[in-house]
Amino acid sequence: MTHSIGEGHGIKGRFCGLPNEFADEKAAVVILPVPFDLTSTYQKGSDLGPAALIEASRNLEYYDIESNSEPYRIGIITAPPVICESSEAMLKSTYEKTRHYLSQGKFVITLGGEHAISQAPIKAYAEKYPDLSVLQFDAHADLHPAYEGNPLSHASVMARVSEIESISSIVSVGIRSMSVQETPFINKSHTYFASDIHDNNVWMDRAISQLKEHVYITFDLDAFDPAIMPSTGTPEPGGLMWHQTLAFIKQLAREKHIVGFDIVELCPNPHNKAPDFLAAKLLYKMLSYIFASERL
Ligand SMILES: [Mn+2]
Repeated sequence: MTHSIGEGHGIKGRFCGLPNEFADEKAAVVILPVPFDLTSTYQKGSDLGPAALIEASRNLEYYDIESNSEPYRIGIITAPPVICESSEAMLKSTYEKTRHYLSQGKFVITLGGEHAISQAPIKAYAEKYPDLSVLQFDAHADLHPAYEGNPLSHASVMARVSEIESISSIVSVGIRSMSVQETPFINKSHTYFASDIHDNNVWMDRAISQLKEHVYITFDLDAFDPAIMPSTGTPEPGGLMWHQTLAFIKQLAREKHIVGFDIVELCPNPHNKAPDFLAAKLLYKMLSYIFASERL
C-alpha cells in the first residue's frame, strides 16, 4: 500500500487505513469509536482519543513478527462514531450498536472516550454470553457507587458492571489508586495490585483461572505506566509495562476465549504521538493473539 511522507498509509479515518476489500461486510471485526468525554475530572480530551488511535494506526506495520501473520487480513471495519451529548444517550446508542454488530457475528472493539462508555458494550456482550467474565486493566478501581453525584461517571464504571447479574467473574489488573469509599466494594482476591505484580509473572495463572471461558477485556490505558502512556486523563505512577502486559494477554488468548474488548481513556497530546501509536499497536497485538492464537 502506498505511503507518502508525513502521512500514514491508506484511507484516512479507517483503522490501518484499510481499503474496501478488507473493510466490507465480510470483515470479522468492527471498531466502534465512542468519542465521549463528559465526566472526566482531571485532564479532559479523551473524546479525541478514537480519532488519534485510528490516525496512528495508519502508521502500523501490517506484518506481526510474533505471529508471523498480517492480522488485518481478517477484515476490520471502522464504524461511524457514536456522537451523543448525554451519558444516557451515549450508553443507549453504544449498547444498541454493539448488539447490532454482535447479531451479525462481528467481534466488536469499542474505543473511548472516557471509561464510562464501557458498560454499554459489556451489557450487550453479557446478553450474548451467559457466562461472561470481565477482565479490567486499570490504574483505578472505578468502584464508586456514584462520583460527584453521578452514577454514570468514569469512576463508577466497574460498580455499574458489577451490577450486571449474569457476569460470572471480574478480575482487575494494575490497580494502584482508590478511595476509602470504594474499599467495601473491592474483591481483593480478584484484584492484582500494580505493586504486587510489577516485578513478576507468577500471578498470571491464578488471574486467568478466575476467568470463565468467555472473557471481555475493558482496557483503561492508564493501567500502563505513564512513562510509556502519559496521554491519559488521570495518569498514575507505577503502572504496567508493555511486554508484561502483552505476555499476559497472549497467555489469556491461549487459555480462554476473548470475545471482545474496549480500549479507553486515550487523551492525545499533539506534541507526543508515541502514546497514540502504543494504543493502536495494543489493539493490533490483541487481534493477533485472539485471531492467530492457535498458531502461537
Ligand atoms: Mn478506569
